[in-house]
Amino acid sequence: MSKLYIANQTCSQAVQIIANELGLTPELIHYNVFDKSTSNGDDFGQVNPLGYVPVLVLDDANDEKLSETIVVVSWLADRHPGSGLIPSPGTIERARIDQLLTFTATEIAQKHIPLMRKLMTPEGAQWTRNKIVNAYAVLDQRLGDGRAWLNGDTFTVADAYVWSTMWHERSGAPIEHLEHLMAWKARVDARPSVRKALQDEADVVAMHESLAA
Ligand SMILES: N[C@@H](CCC(=O)N[C@@H](CS)C(=O)NCC(=O)O)C(=O)O
Repeated sequence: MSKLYIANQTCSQAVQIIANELGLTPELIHYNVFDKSTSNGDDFGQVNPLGYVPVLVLDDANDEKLSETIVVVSWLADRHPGSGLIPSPGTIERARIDQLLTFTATEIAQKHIPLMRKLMTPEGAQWTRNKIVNAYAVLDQRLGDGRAWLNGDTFTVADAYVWSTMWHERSGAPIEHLEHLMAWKARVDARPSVRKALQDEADVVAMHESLAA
């Protein structure tokens, strides 16, 4: 069985959601980003020397390790072309989804992190918050045509990734006024794959905490 390293309330939820949408059941291992421990005792430095999740360890002869959220969700979805979770490689529809995924990684996810960790000067924090709000506003506008999901009528990897980086409260970035985005978030919240991801995450985090107690 493959293994998926996750951290609490982070972008690894995107991989959990896509795995759940596909009916896949990787073993979940929790990585505590603060004390660097793992729920199964693995040395995470050996798993990913860069020290971040998600990492999917494939069930193959080489124990190949896939990191980078975009790569992991796209790879899983590409292996199930009938799922509708990602358009076929080489199509313009795929280019649009890749654009959205890259935008999410660079303009949203990685902009939140120094804010959440309170690493910025007040001026830097304000500049970054504005960038984040503008990025979410672009998504809100996109949803304004009545589409249910970011790419249209079908839930895709982009919905899973954007949802898993909705850290606006922790970053102090006000986006509650973006009504199309908030309605979309409620739709994602309600998906069984998402509810299961949250429950599974809470279970493995609790198990890890109980080991440390
Ligand atoms: N480039 C990576 C970055 C992933 C990342 O930033 N992961 C965060 C959680 S969302 C993490 O594990 N941070 C722990 C750390 O950097 O110490 C990706 O796109 O997947």
